Amino acid sequence: MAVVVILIVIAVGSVLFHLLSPWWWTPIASNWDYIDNTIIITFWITGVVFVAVVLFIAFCVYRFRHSPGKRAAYEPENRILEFWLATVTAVGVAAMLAPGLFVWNQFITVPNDATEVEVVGQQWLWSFRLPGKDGRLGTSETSDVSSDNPLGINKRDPASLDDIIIQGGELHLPVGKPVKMLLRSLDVVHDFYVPEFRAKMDMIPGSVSYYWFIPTRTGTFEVLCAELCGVGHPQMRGTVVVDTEADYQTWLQQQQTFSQMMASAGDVQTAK
Ligand SMILES: [Cu+2]
Repeated sequence: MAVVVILIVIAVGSVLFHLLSPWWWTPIASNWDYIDNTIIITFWITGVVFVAVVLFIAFCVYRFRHSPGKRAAYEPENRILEFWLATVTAVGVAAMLAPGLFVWNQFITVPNDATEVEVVGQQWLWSFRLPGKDGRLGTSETSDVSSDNPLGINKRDPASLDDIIIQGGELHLPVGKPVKMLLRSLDVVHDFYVPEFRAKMDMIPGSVSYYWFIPTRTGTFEVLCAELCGVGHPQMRGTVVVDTEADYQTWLQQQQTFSQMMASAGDVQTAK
């Protein structure tokens, strides 16, 4: 009987923990509430199955407990039971997977008016690049990475020169405007993750991954690395500030361009 009580406590306790737990999502700050809905559907399906299975085990432990003279019946096949088990499982798994496919399709279908923002991860620092007045990001090459060009931006590409470089500082974004996040890594696999945006993706050295989102409220949000990337991984934090358009433009005017960065690096070398 103790086992039956423990199983019931596990089932009821798990449900109460989820309903009463203070550890829940941070308030959303992007357009991706579809992702929250997908997770809630998964919670409901897995929660109902978990409670049903645990309570069924508790019922069986009680109902078929040992008593003198009682023998189990051998029943190797039950086609009706197997049919229903397979059907219900298939429907449940499809219901969990299908919403994810729709979300994924939206997640990588970038609106035409999205502004490109590049995020560069390296052990253990976040850097950012925004297009300059030409509205385009210049190309980058791993072979161009050097101490005075740490992001490996292509100096021979005219579109690079007015790019805004933010090395290790805060990224600002205007509220209500779609942004395409281009994700690059200089060393190992990192993962750019702002929990309030409900969006994250691995950054693979040698390739550029991407997703898009719309920041839906102003505020300051913490960037985390969601991929174990070495001993400094827990300290790999950054900041994204979502501004009103006016505040964003004020901030943007104060940032240095790639050509200014190269010029100041040249000054330092000349001084040496
Ligand atoms: Cu990392």
